This record gives sequence, structure tokens and C-alpha cells, in this order.
Amino acid sequence: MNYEKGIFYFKTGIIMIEKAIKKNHRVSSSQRVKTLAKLPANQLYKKANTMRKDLVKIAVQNKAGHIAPSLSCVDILTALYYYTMNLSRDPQWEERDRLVFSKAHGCYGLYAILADRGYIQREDWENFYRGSFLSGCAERSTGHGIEASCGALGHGLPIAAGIAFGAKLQGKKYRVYCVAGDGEMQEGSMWEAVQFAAKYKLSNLTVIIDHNRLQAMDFLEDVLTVEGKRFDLQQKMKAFGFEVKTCNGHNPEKMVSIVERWIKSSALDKPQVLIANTVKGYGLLCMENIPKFHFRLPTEDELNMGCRFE
Ligand SMILES: Cc1ncc(C[n+]2csc(CCOP(=O)(O)OP(=O)(O)O)c2C)c(N)n1
Ligand SMILES: [Mg+2]
Repeated sequence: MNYEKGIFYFKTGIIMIEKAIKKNHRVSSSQRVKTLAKLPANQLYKKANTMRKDLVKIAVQNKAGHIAPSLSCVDILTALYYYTMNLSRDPQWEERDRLVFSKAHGCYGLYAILADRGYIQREDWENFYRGSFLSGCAERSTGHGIEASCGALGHGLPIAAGIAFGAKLQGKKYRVYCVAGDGEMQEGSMWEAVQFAAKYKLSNLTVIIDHNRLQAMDFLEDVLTVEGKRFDLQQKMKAFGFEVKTCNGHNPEKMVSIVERWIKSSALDKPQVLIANTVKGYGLLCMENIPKFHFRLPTEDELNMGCRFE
């Protein structure tokens, strides 16, 4: 009798496990994933202003210095996170679009956005640079929406090209975005990745270059850009086989429309680059376009000079 009862419970247990597996399978299929809501394009600049305000407040309070390189790419990141990228509440959703943030020192706006989108806890963001897991340069943590560690410049684009190539090989539909610095584009590894992406026709890869014309403590033209060659990057990227567009990098509405056209163009068989003309330190009047602010906190007097986002 006990033996028969045991068999009965065993069989019931197996049926329950099978049901649970099926249910779990259904929930994790891509159709059931809750995608993150997009903002209307004309609200993106306003959202970027909220992010700028947040990042300046927290960076100043925590004494973290890379404010200017963070401010120049907030509109780019806002365009990607609130409009262009296909994302879900689960930062590790297999079908998600990937962002590789190559100029990882300018990550404060990225942190503000990841906190706003619910990928990182507000408390971790508020304590960044003073004890939380969020450090001065973004480090890989896919559970929090950060795909790669790129503190040493020149690594993000090679990683992004590898992910895009893998997606193509596997027939995956997700797209890969890479935000790179214009000074960073001097790294040899970036040009190896550019050649690779063009050779393998990685049409699922979009690079956005934060073209603020400054690198660390000096202007690009005074370091490596050939004198007078203002359109250096466009010409080079075109010659290397990329689809190239240029626009105002503080106009997210314009940026999303360019990228949207690329995404929807089935005839496009090239990787693309958007050269986004930006201002380093954009939004804080004391900082805009001033080399010494690459890694320097503003004084109270400098902050009182005002900003564009109140
Ligand atoms: C391989 C490497 N070399 C040097 C540095 C130091 N460094 C940090 S930011 C930076 C300037 C980068 O300029 P850019 O890519 O134009 O970014 P921006 O600060 O203008 O946004 C440098 C040289 C680094 N992080 N990695
Ligand atoms: Mg730069």
C-alpha cells in the first residue's frame, strides 16, 4: 500500500515539474517580454536635460571629475535608451539591442539613464565613486545593462564588432550600437575593428562618435588631426567603407531619425557611423569647450555661472 502511494506521489511530482518547466518556457519566450516604453522623439531633449541635471548633482556631490566628457554624450545616450534601442525590463533579455559604451570615462550620464530605466538601483547611482559597485569608468555588468568594460580606450569598437558579427552568424535580429570618443578614434585597435566591420558587411552595427573636438586636455587638431582637416573623420570612415552621416549631437530628434532610416533600410549592407557634433561640457556654461575641464570639478563660483538645463 505504501509502495503504491509512493509511486502515485512520484508521478504527480513529475507532472507538476513538467508543467512548471512549460510555464517557465512560455514566460521567457521573446513574445512575452515586456519591452521598455519609448518616448516621443520631441520629448528626448527634455529628458536629456533631466539626466544632465541629475549627473551634475551627483558627480559634484561625490567629487567625481569626468563631468565634461559625460555631458557631451547625454543626448546621444538619451536617443538610444529612450527611442532607438529595443530593450526590455530584463537587462539580460537575449534579444535586446546591445550598447557598447567605448568612451567609458564619460559614463555618468549612462549611469543616470540606467538608474532612470530601472537597470541600476538609485542608491548605487547616488553612491557611485564612493563605495558602490559603479566606478569612475563603466565596467561590464550585464545584470545592470552594462555590456563591456572599456576604461582603456580603443576596446569598445572591437568588442561591438565582435558582438555584431556573432549576431549575424547566429541569425539574431538584435542590433549593436557603439558610442566612441573622437580622440579615442586615434587608437589603432579602433581602425582594425572598422576594417573588420566593413569587410564582413556588419549592417547591424551603428557607431556614434561623440565629436567634441577635444581629447583629454587638448583639441584634436593640436594633437593628431591634420591641420585644417575639419572633416577628417567623415572622409576616413567613408574611405574605410562605412555609411556616414553627420549631425548636431545635441539634437536627439535628428539623431533618432537618421538611425531609424538606417534600421529600416533593408538595402543597406554596410556598418554605419553617425558623427555627432557635440560640445564637451555641454550644459554647464563654465565648462563648455574648455580643455582643463576634462577631469576637473567646478568650483561653486563656476557653477554659479549657470547652465542650460534649468
Ligand atoms: C588606452 C588609453 N590611453 C589613454 C587614456 C587616458 N584618457 C582618458 S580619457 C582620454 C581622452 C579621450 O578623448 P575622447 O575619446 O575624445 O573623449 P572625450 O573625453 O572627449 O569625451 C584619455 C587620453 C585611456 N583611458 N586609455
Ligand atoms: Mg573628444
